[in-house]
Amino acid sequence: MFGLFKKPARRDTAAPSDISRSDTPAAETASSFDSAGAAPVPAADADAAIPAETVAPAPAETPPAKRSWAERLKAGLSRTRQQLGGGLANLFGWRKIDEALLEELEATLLMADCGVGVTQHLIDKLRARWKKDRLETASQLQETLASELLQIIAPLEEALDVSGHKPCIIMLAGVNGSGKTTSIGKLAKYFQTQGKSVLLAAGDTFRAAAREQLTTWGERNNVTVIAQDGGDAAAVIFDAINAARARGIDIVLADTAGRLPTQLHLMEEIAKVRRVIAKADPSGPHEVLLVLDANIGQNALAQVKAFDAAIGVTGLVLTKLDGTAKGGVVAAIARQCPKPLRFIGVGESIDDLQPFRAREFVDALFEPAADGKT
Ligand SMILES: Nc1nc2c(ncn2[C@@H]2O[C@H](COP(=O)(O)OP(=O)(O)O)[C@@H](O)[C@H]2O)c(=O)[nH]1
Ligand SMILES: [Mg+2]
Repeated sequence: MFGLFKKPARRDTAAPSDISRSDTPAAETASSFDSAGAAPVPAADADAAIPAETVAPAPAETPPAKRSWAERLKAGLSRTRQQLGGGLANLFGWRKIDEALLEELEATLLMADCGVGVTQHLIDKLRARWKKDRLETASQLQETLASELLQIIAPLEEALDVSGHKPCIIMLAGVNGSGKTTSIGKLAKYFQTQGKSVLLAAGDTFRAAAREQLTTWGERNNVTVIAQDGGDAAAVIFDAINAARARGIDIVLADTAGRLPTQLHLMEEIAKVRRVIAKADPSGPHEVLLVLDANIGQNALAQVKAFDAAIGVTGLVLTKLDGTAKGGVVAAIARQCPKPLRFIGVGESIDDLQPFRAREFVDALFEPAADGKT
């Protein structure tokens, strides 16, 4: 229908990490948790509360020569850019602005998952600018589109402050496959580069593979993973918090099993995980991150609302922006269910997750990539 969708998408993601086939045995721990599901019973002394663990023997593997984050962000957002910035500049550039062009642009913004409200707002702004400044060609609209988009998404930029608590307990939640475990692996590296010590809690107790996956990320980052053979997610995370406290660790990253908001018993289970964290540390959890796969587009909004109602989401991680042409979902979130967008992921390798910076995001959407391709 639109010329701008005809260009083949460029994929620049690094080779996927093979994280699901670890041979490393998961740690088996004794839990200090009452398996009946009542309040956890802390062990008599701190040492006893430290379960067995896997300490990473192997040094992290070094990724191949890396482009800068800005370059990877641009490469990751190339599909969305083709629709918004690149599409506008390259395909509409010569065209005179008229209502038909605005209509096509409206469709483009909807396809990029900006949502109806944001799209209408942007089109109104563009139309006003066109009339007021007597703009002629579509490419002249690009600057307005970029600055209006920036205004919409800028409020989501709120860095995660982990300095107020030790350990700072960060719990991750989301549907299956959204990128929780991978994001924990990347965050472990990120926080370590900030000079923080990190401990991982293998709170996805539903699948052994999930535990192994986290263990492998622990090895890659050379950090401790608290895991348990089966059992209760809340118990594992409770143990991990005690272990972190006993060792003076700065940050606990707690993984959880994926679940759909419609699976009410599982939503109740994760609400219980949250309550048990608060029993281990009354001030915690200090951050409840909802991990969203950007490919799901507008469905992200429903997930934010449902998880927020169940566990009080304090921040978002938006993954897989590299695989989608739907980066506009950031604007839809900003408009409809604003939560701090703490991190965005644009690939599978360990450095492909970084704090969200609105200006950088918009620049990556509208500036051509270093190789000149859109
Ligand atoms: N392309 C891409 N893949 C990602 C990203 N984040 C995670 N993945 C992949 O998504 C898949 C599911 O991730 P996983 O962390 O296991 O999801 P979980 O079920 O939420 O724990 C894995 O193959 C990851 O490598 C990202 O930002 N970009
Ligand atoms: Mg997982």
